Amino acid sequence: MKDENCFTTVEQMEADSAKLYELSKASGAQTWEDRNKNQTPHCKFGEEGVCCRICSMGPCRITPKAPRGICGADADAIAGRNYLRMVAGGCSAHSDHGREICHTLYAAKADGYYKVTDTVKLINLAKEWDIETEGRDIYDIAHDVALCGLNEYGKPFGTQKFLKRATEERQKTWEEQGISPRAVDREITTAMHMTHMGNTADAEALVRQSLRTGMADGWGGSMMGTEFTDILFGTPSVRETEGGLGVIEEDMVNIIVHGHDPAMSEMIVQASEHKDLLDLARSYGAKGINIAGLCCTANEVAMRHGVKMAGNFLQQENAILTGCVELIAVDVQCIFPALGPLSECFHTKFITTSEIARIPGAIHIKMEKENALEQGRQIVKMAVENFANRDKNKIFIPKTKEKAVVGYSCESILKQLDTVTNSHLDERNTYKPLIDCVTSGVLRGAVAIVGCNNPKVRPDYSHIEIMKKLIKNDIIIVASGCSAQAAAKAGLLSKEAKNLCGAGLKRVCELADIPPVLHMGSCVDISRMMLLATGIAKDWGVDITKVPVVGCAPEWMSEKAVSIANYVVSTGIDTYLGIEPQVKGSAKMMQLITQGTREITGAGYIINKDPHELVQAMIDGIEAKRAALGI
Ligand code: BF8
Ligand code: SF4
Repeated sequence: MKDENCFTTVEQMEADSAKLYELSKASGAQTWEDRNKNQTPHCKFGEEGVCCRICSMGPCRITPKAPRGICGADADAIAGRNYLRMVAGGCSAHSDHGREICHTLYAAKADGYYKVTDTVKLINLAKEWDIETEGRDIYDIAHDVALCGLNEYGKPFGTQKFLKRATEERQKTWEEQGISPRAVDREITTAMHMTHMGNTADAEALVRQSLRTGMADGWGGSMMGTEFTDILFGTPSVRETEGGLGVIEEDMVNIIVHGHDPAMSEMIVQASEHKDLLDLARSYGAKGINIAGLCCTANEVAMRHGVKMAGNFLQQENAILTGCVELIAVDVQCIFPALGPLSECFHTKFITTSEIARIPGAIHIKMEKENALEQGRQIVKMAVENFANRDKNKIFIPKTKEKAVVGYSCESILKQLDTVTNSHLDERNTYKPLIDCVTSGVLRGAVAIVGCNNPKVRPDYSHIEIMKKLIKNDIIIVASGCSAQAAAKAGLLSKEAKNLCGAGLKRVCELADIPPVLHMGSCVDISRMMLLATGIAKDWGVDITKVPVVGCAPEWMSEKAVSIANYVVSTGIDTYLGIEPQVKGSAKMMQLITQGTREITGAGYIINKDPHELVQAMIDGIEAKRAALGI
């Protein structure tokens, strides 16, 4: 039996990184550690959100002596505008990704490289959107669904179609509070318009638009991203893989896929299985072709193909430092521009594939839908031909890796729950077995842990410490994004992790044959978590705000994370943050995001930089919700 001392610790991961940095100095490599030192301490005005450079009379910075900018904007207006602009940035990134996937579905053909894989999901969505399905060709339906989805980004009237999936209570709250999102582009544009010089200076109005813009992401663009990706590439199902830098193989051609939109990585994965390319790899002396992922692209291909996960955000440079990565291909978001100069210190080829992410030092191969598989083959061939160029003196692959079970879409979770309820037919395809565990106290509740890692705290430490404490306290976890990969690296996605759980959760893991941390996918897949929470609330018959479920982003860094936090709070779920939003220079904004939103949506942020205090606050929060329900 694997006991507590056999799981990979943060200390081991840090020792691996330290060794990689030390060895790579001779190659002239620089990493985020070096640059972080140069950037610390950070500008206090920026950190507190009270620097405004929205017009060229500024920049204006708020101090006790200068409490207003030239136009008269105060700290509340400036911090509020900066905050809303972060949400708009995050919503646009997720939603443009979602839109691109709609275009991919629109381009899908029976004899094309992109095909419909999950026809059931397509038909269900067509019916949900009142699109005719009877007797029609599947691709005609797919194109109509894609068009309808694309229309959600720019339609002149109405609100997001997916809002109807929410509980009656949520829909009513959103409507009454005026935060039901209209077209995705409209909300982003409104956010940019409101924050233009000479517009909204009222912090509460800015926070309300932050909620609405976040909703356009979570219940709009991101949800479409998830649905359309499932239709194209398959709804994730449970499968085994591995996580950690040790998944890079010295005797194989290693290709890293990195970013978010799986349209590129799917083609690379397919091409890597082509016999002629495998033969070519062997002819160069490699045993085969090894694809490994970074960031959310890793999550996408792990969930659908079991592709191994090399690591998360702050590990992207480490992969190259192993000296064994022939090629790193990136699509969009969370890609360090540092990969350009860094890959030049090694034999690694750095390939960009999207017009959204052009980076100096990269070879740019713009992915075209009609040509995608040929381009995937071209990229794989380039990697294979680069195998011989490795410098043997620069090779060091840390051995650290852990087993991981991934692929817990809502559909997989429901299926897994069915395995424990075969005698209760009325409980099939519902969350009732899970709810029974929570009401009886076998499980205390659930936490969705999401988001990035961040040098402002000890990277990965908060994720892992928080998860370990929660599972010890019989709280089940769903994870996504870089948080899920932190869990993978620490072995928390393996079934053996049940040995780290309290007695109740351990029993549930054994009965349902699941790990205590369920990998739900990438960051756009946090929309799956919203549907999971909605499903639980509906099957339970209580408001979502009352269910003992909370969200947590212990090490978040990106604008996308701020957008996510806004839709999670809008959905009625308290959100625990380990990094402070950059609004501290405005007491009013701090009050609004921690308390004020509770009047609007019934939920808010709880912020604490100490992971141990943060996790205790979460446990207390869950217990308080239980007490209020009388369970
Ligand atoms: O979208 S968790 S570092 S990879 S932003 Fe980026 Fe953050 Fe990772 Fe995925 Ni999400
Ligand atoms: Fe300064 Fe106002 Fe211009 Fe901002 S909008 S830079 S506070 S003058």
